[in-house]
Amino acid sequence: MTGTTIFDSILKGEIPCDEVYSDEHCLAFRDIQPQAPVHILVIPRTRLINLNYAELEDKELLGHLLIIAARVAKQESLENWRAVINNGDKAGQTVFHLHIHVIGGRNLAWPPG
Ligand code: DGP
Repeated sequence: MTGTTIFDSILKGEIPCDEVYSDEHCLAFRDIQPQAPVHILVIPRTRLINLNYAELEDKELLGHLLIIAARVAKQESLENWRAVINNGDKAGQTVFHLHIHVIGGRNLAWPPG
């Protein structure tokens, strides 16, 4: 896997972020362009471009990210919230380092755009 993204710089502490959770596997921080009152990104410390590149060996990490997304939502007092993973540029992915958007704090329309 080649290239780095802005999230590598955030993980290294080279670019500041508004951190809400951190452990050995992942980091969660507030999105710089929030689409809702609560908008947090949960990212793995090891880079995976997106779910198109996920293998069975990634299942523990992916499960961990989902559990942490839910923990972060609870920490933010969200009972109704959405987890979003954009996979590919035509699906809205702009940073090619897997991330779960934790979005809440307002009514969320369905279907998404
Ligand atoms: P996506 O479009 O799914 O790839 O989401 C990428 C998100 O990352 C987007 O909502 C904006 C956010 N983002 C991009 N650069 C930065 C940054 O430097 N800091 C923070 N906190 N968020 C960023």
